[in-house]
Amino acid sequence: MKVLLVSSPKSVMGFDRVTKLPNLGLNSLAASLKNLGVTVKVLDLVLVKNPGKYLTGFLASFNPDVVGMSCMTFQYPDTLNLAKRVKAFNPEIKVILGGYHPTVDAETILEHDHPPIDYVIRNEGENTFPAFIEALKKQKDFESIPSFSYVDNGRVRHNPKGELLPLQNLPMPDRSSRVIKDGFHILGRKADVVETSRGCVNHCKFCSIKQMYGPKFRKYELARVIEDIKDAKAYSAEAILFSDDNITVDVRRMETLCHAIIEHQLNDISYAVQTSIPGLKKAPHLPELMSKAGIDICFMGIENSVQNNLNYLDSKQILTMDTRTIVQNLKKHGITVIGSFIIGNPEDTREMIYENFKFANAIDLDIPLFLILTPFPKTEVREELLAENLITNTEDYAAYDLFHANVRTRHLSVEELEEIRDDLGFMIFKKPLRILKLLKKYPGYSMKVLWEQVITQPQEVLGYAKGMFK
Ligand code: B12
Repeated sequence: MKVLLVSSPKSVMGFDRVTKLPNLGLNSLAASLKNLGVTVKVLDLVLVKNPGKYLTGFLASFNPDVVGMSCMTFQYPDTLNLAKRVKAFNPEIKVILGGYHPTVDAETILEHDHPPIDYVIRNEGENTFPAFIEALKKQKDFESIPSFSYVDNGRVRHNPKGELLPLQNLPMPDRSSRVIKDGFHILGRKADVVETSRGCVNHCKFCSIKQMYGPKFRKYELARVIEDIKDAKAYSAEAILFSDDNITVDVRRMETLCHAIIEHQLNDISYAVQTSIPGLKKAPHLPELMSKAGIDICFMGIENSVQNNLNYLDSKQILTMDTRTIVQNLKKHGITVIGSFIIGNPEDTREMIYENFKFANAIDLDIPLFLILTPFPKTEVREELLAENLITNTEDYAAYDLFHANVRTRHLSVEELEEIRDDLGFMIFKKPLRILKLLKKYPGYSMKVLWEQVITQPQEVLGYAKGMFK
């Protein structure tokens, strides 16, 4: 049997100019099929110019029996079109979906989009997917497969959710299964993804993590993490994103991980991490150690500078001026600090949103990101916003990318929210020092992106340049 695993080509906000990353989830699934005697290939379509055409061409050369597709919510409409292409190529090919969006919206997918979608796997797939392939091979029925959704005589069935997986039993991700091995990058450096844990202990009501992993935080043995880093380096990674949602949940462990990277001389490449302020607040010595381990990008979800909004979002952030100290400490050790804020909360006024901008400047973030509150399926925030009739787009998931406004606030319309978003995007460039620092840190790559911008969007670049010096 031949299995093709496909990750979505869709990217938002020019993310693909900043980074293109392999889909670690699919590499982990490929490894879980290893002992079943099936041939499995992983295709990262983010690396190809014309994904649809490329996919059809690859189907003709590989001729798979099963095509598995992974997607986030904003990527779903495009993934659906790719699934239609698979069925147009050969209606016998089984199409199965997994990942964040299928996990939170399996019902709608099979009620509305079957065919081309035949099956959905919810949550983690390393046990469920091999069980599905075995059942398919032996023509056994599917009712005993956990977290599996399918259509049986016209009726959509959702098998009960399976247990969270013991990470120590999971095989290392299979990077050899990648069809395209070159082209992954973070700011121009060859890149890969490694996970050291799964899950998050926080309860932010806008986040989809809970639907995937529940409120549990599970850790891999650090020896395995070191082996995984070595494997990624063997595939020529010069930069690694740790996909952990909050790698500072356990600061002691983070210290041990940094020491292990240094001891194994794996600090000759760079790392990007996602952290939280409460974690870093507990360990003021950590940034120096992180820098020694090669960590040079730190992403933190600050969420909001207005305490009422933080309470509304159930975010555990405690925002005081020592956030500035934490950011300064990271920057002092050469770490680029990206901080994201969520705007478009029900109580948000124009003034409250600009408060976040002032705060982002006051704590001197290298890159502030202003993302619009997005009512992802199955999140508490969706239920609450629906009840208050504050969601303006409930179904067109292509816009669920945190860039477009799918909500209004009690004081601002969708149009006003998007106008403010654009203005903030513009205002970020009003700090020439901020831009010059990034240009200095990533000279080659920044010039390449800038040049591409000048060629493709000269007016926009002119607008930013004028704005910078007004
Ligand atoms: C790494 C990451 C990124 C990276 C790269 C992602 C990429 N490869 O393109 C970067 C930083 C670029 C990124 C950006 C964004 N991200 Co992001 N990201 C993640 C993160 C932290 C890790 C994903 C990962 O590798 N997990 C580890 C692997 C092993 O797990 P997995 O992917 O879930 O796969 C497992 C299961 O889902 C399942 N599975 C997955 N696919 C399939 C397919 C089949 C066929 C089967 C059977 C099973 C299956 O089995 C796998 C193994 O168990 C997740 C949160 C998280 N921890 O998962 C958020 C997350 C996926 N991102 C999210 C979002 C919204 C975004 C942005 C849109 C945000 C923004 N606007 O800034 C952007 C869009 C980027 C773009 N492509 O344009 C949301 C998605 C929510 C949703 N409902 O869609 C998440 C869940 C974060 C959150 N807190 O809500 N992201």
